[in-house]
Amino acid sequence: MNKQELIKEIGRLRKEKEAIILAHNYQRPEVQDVADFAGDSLDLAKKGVSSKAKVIVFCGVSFMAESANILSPEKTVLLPMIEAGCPLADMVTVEALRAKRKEHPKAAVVCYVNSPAQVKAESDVCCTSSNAIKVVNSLKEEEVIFIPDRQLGRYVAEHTKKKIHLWPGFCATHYSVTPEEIIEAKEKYPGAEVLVHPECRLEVIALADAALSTNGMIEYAKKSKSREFIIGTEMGLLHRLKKEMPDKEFHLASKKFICPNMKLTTLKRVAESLREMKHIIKIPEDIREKAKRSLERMVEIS
Ligand code: CIZ
Repeated sequence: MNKQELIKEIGRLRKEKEAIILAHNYQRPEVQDVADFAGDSLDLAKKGVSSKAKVIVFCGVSFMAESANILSPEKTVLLPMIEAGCPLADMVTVEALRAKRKEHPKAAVVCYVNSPAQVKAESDVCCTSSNAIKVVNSLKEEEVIFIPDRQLGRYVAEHTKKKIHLWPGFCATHYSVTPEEIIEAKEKYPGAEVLVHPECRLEVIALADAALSTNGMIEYAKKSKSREFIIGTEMGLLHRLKKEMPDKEFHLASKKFICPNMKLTTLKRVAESLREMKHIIKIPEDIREKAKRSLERMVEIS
């Protein structure tokens, strides 16, 4: 099937199965375009909750589809590519977290949404990159174990008086980009504002005008008077930025900003997922309930 035929087939199957298609901001442009909504992981999970659809096709990586199931257990959640995992999320396990809690018994555990459902269930509260500082500062505990992203944890530590116990996790895509590459991009586009993701190294964040989540970058660019931006996050976001702001210019800060897992989902796989109803993501009920509490607590705070 060619691209047009696949788009038609997805449209037909979407109706037949009463499905909603959600695409993360890091997905391929054609996958974002065929989706009902593009957004960040939490935003999309909430779109799933408010939708009347029976099936959610989550074009993203596994922890995102898990969050959709955590918040919408009555719907069938499909992840088109079961191989689409998140190496950062896999850098924390329940066993390792329990051991860390024993080391720091007075600390609250704040868990970035990029984490497995079992780990969310073991945590006190979740956070996203846009609300991490607010969540940490709202806690009554003076000590926090921040999992699993060390860079985001370091960024939070710079904006709180609380003692942050860091975890040795990292996003290989964001971590690979160096301050030298940002300096080079700034030299190439001297009039541009620099927006980077807080999963980047602190030395990279120090060179930026703002550190923001993907949805945060979209909002910022819309409000800003600047016409040109250097973007320091996965390249998929540029599609949305250019589509929603055709009068502004966006440059990727480094060619290294590409996540191989996010690029696994193709139109062919989306069609296949709907046709064959695969791969169903379902979290065991006891874990789902506990993970939901950590996510709900975050929503209450933020
Ligand atoms: O939470 C998300 O969706 C991720 C992975 C990044 C972001 O900033 O939106």
